[in-house]
Amino acid sequence: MTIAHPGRTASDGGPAAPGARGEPEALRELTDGLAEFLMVYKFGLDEISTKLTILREELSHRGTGSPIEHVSPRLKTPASITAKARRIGCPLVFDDLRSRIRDIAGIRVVCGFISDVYTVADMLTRQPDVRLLQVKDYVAAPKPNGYRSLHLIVEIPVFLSDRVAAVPVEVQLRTVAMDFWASLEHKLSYKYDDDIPARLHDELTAAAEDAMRLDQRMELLQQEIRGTAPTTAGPAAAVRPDGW
Ligand code: 0O2
Repeated sequence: MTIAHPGRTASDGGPAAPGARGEPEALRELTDGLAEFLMVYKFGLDEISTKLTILREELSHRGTGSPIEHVSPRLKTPASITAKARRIGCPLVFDDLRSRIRDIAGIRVVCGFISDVYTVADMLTRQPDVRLLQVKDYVAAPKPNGYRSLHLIVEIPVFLSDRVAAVPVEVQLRTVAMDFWASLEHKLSYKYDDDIPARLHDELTAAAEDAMRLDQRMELLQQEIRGTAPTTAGPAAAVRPDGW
């Protein structure tokens, strides 16, 4: 991977020419730079993971059941960062990658019910050290292929020895049914190199609609169990916080 050292700009022309300081030294600088670059994202991910673990454990402890089924953090690999940078025309320079790619740290939060997705998003983004940068609500407005999830980009401060880094983290919140669908779709997209045959594509879209209906039925059952009145607008509309 040919990512320039932190602090250097595109006009520097990237890594030093081999031979100037010796190839091993230049390579070591590059590797150290990359490790340092990714480390800060790992810390951001740790901070958000801890917040979600606290919410999960505290809500379980209350005896009402936790809205969070499971959480899976992931750091983009250097290969995946490079591929995305090429796709969006971003120079392979740390400063540019930092400002233009905001899902280097990502965390998926799988919840039981549609309302839980919004409850957890609200609990997380209301915390004073969490800054909400972006919301993409694919639950309210699914992608044409049927993909549904609530995507947030949040920024969290990470306290390092000599500075505070504001680290963006992508949080993807979805129900078990949405997750089930997305993981199969991801496998098929990978297998067919993003060119899923039309019949399978149609089947997947129909399956996404089934998953949505299942989520809505489960939401209504859950509301009945909890004794909260269902609304005629449908569960998804009933659970979205104002302004989203
Ligand atoms: P990975 O390996 O999960 O990181 P942007 O990130 O804003 O530049 P985009 O596509 O507008 O690009 O972002 P969006 O829509 O917020 O989606 C980003 C992530 O959501 C993807 O990350 C996937 O994880 C997931 N996602 C989005 N659409 C789909 C979909 O149709 N199917 C599935 N299975 N997942 C989806 P990456 O970087 O593609 O992959």
